Amino acid sequence: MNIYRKIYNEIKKYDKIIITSHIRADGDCVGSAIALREIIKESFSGKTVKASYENVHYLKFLGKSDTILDSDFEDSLIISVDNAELSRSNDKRVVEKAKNIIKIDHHPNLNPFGYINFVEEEKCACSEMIFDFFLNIPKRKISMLGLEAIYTGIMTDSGNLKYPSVTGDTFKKIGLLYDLGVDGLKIRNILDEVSIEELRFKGYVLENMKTTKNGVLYILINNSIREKYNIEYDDASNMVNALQGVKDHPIWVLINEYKTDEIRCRIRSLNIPINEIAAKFGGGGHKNASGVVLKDYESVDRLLDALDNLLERK
Ligand SMILES: [Mn+2]
Repeated sequence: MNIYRKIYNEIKKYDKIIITSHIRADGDCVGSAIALREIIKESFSGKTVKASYENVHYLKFLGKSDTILDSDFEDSLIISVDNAELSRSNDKRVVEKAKNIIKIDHHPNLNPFGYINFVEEEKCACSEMIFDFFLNIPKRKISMLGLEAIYTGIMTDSGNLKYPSVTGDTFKKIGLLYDLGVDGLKIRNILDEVSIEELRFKGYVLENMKTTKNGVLYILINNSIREKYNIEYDDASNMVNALQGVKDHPIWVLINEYKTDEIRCRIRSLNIPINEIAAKFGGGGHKNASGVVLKDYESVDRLLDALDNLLERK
């Protein structure tokens, strides 16, 4: 039996289904959760299905998370989407409910916590896997909201179809979403919109970024800067992309002080793997996109030195 049929049969067995995602929500985990809810709602009759995720302002157009009551968990099937580690679930109650969990994810499967684990690391987005599920089940139906959620997940997790994980098949799926009526331009315009505060903050980042001897670009952000520019913590972190694509600067880092002893660094690179350095500093991630959390600025200096050495050897 193929995996789609297996999951389909499990959903059929339960009256109540709860879909959960990961903490610090992004477009893919929210998109996957909503899309799967819409598929189950439309294609299966008589199910109570709820999607749970953290509400983030730039995804407001997809609607707010459903409210999950304690009683909803009784005799329910939990489907976790886009989440590699059970401890990173957006709803901590699922940790006790682990026996009824199906895992659908595209991160390295170091913690196969589901009784069914559907994991495809090569997929650029979990939303792409949800779309595959939809395309492979009988009597399938989905709302326009579900299709828009899939589009949002794929676009946000692939850097607008620019990351190496994007394949011809990803483009075909985007084409199919258009054929099914998704207005991609409308959604991209919403996703690309910035506030005037974000634009001013971007100005700060570009004005104040520094470079190491061999060309690691970096910017330091702390609470007083975020307050001055009236910018949320996560929006500040996302500004790492502002340092991308600079000639002779293939590694760039955004250092965002969360607390004085919790300094979160986002490291990005072009063609130079940085995840081993990230791992040495207790972090991790993908080859060209990793993160570490450091305790003090001496460690930040050591991190920048280590990254700088990568460029020296080239
Ligand atoms: Mn994802």
